[in-house]
Amino acid sequence: MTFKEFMAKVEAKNPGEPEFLQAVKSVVETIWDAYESNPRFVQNNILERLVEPERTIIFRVPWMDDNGEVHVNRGIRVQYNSAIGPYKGGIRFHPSVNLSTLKFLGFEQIFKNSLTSLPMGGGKGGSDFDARGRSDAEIMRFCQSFMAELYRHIGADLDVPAGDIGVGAREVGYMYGYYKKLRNEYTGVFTGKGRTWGGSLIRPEATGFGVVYFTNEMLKTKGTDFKGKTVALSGFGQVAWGVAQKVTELGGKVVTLSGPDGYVYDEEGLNEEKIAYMTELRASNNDRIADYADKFPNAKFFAGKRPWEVKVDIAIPAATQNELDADDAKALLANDVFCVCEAANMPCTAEAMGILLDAKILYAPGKAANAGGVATSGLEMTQNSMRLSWESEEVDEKLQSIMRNIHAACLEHGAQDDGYVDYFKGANVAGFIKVATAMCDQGLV
Ligand code: 2IT
Repeated sequence: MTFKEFMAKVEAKNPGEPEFLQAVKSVVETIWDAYESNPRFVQNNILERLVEPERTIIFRVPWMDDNGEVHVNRGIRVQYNSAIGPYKGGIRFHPSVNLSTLKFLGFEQIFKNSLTSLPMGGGKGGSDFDARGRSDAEIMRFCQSFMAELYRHIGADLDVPAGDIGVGAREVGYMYGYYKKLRNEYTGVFTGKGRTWGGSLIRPEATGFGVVYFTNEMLKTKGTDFKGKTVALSGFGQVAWGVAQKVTELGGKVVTLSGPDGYVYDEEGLNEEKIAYMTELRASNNDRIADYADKFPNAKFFAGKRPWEVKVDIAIPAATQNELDADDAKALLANDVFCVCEAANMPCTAEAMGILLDAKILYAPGKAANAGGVATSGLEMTQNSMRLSWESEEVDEKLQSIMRNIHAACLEHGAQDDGYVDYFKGANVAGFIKVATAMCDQGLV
């Protein structure tokens, strides 16, 4: 089978799923040689098996709002691949959630989790629930209804969800509490838990910190670091918050944040007070970054625009998928941005990614750079199993070491003849080989 024939088959089988097909195409393109050159992988038809989720659960989530009105959302959990460990991956609550989004995220998660070197398979779940303007009581009722079905499909050794967009410590708490009540057991079935009830220190910061540790490794290959560098950052959620903290600590200057309403440019750069305000913004449930410019009048708000037009050294997209397109990539290059590190999952469109790779600047995909989040979830699972809790220094040290190892794996599998490192290819090949080998070892299941 050729790559083209393979893709035609996947497209015919998964119509109307553009994000999923985008993720599959870009990954399989880069691992095709590693696949074809291994007779065992081909003999076991690993690629066709890999793109088909082991199991997908789709369910109704009915809930009542504060006025007594009944609403119905759709809940989904994609249990994608369990070759190297229990299914592991976040839960996303956002109106854009559908089967295509969750399949792309679950597919990416297989490779990401493999890269962490911890025993975690790939999964993802969520709902098209819109939390904007909802009260705390409404959010609790929704989480409980969601869990009233999902609880029978997950477990500490089976499938361990966590947060993602729209799901933070509050939502994890409501879902975990309900799971515990229904199952009558206290196990590490969720990660991202509150620190007094089984959560790991550093987990909230881990995705963002990991992105910055990874970027730092990339910068080192060019003999430089964050000191004095300006950074365009998008989003203002938990991931962007962690990135902002660590970049600032390392002497860089974060000058932008963004939301669905536009972006803010703060020439002075973020500081402790402004970073703390990001948490307040997130808790407000209204998804507006314009509020930042009201609070800090030196910042300028640009309605309906994205931060990739600002002249900076480094760009870190940390909002959502396909938030950086071909025109944005060209704008970044025109401004001499020399490093783009993905903190979100698949924030660059396929076209944008091609442009950045062709320009041979430092470019890293989310599945490598943002793997520190799920890696620290893996560390939370370990602590839960041992029934103890590590100090933050210990977790942070392990996180740094994991990010260095992922970077090394990307170099090993992504170095080109001319010396350029294709981190996208490196991450895909490194993540793939381990999972594919495990699948071969375990027979036709
Ligand atoms: O995209 C991701 O890696 C996450 N949302 C975190 C998943 C996890 O299980 O911690």
